[in-house]
Amino acid sequence: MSEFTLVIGNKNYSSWSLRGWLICKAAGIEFEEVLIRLYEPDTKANVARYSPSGLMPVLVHGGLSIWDSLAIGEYLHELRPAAGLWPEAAAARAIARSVSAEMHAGFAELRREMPMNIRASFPGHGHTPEVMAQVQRIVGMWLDCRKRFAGSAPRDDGFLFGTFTIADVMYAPVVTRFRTYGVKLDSEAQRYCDALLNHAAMKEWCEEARHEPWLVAEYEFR
Ligand SMILES: N[C@@H](CCC(=O)N[C@@H](CS)C(=O)NCC(=O)O)C(=O)O
Repeated sequence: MSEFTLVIGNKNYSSWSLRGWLICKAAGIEFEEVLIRLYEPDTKANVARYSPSGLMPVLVHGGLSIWDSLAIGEYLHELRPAAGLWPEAAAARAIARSVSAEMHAGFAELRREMPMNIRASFPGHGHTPEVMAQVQRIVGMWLDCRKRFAGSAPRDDGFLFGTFTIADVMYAPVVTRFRTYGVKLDSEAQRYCDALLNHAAMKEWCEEARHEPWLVAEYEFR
């Protein structure tokens, strides 16, 4: 039995679960997965067994339940400092936390109009002026991070701060949304999306999402 348990929702639809799961993978911990299907009559009762907020992901470690993706990231960063979950340099780390917090607390229109649906393709759906303004802000932030920090990082693997960090994890669901909803990007931003989509753990999650049999009708825009 693993020391850690991660409680998540459907892999195809649960964007916050994807974040929690990628953080656990990046931290290099062994963990057991408990998947609770979203939008079922017993979802709330099942989640309540693990999560005081009623939301997933939840990381259970010993007697502790950590019920928020960023809090899971901070906890594992403290437990596994060598995993590099945040950039090493203080300035890079401060900006990585800023871009992560901006995602965690913002971009409501994008999240509402373009819900994560990894296996689907709905090009053009949700391209409202408000959403496209948020896309511009996100892409601007990505390019700024790459320009200021990736080159001076100990290694540049194509991610925002060179190596894969929590900041990339925060934008991983956004990258799948851009693919699902056919958001056109310039070549540099597309290269960043490709780096994320080709990350081994990301590929593993997306593959499993594609094979899930469950459909949530309100996120299938046909
Ligand atoms: N801020 C939270 C957001 C978590 C969240 O909204 N989770 C959704 C799934 S993506 C959820 O658990 N929904 C369950 C429900 O609404 O019953 C985090 O970062 O973990």
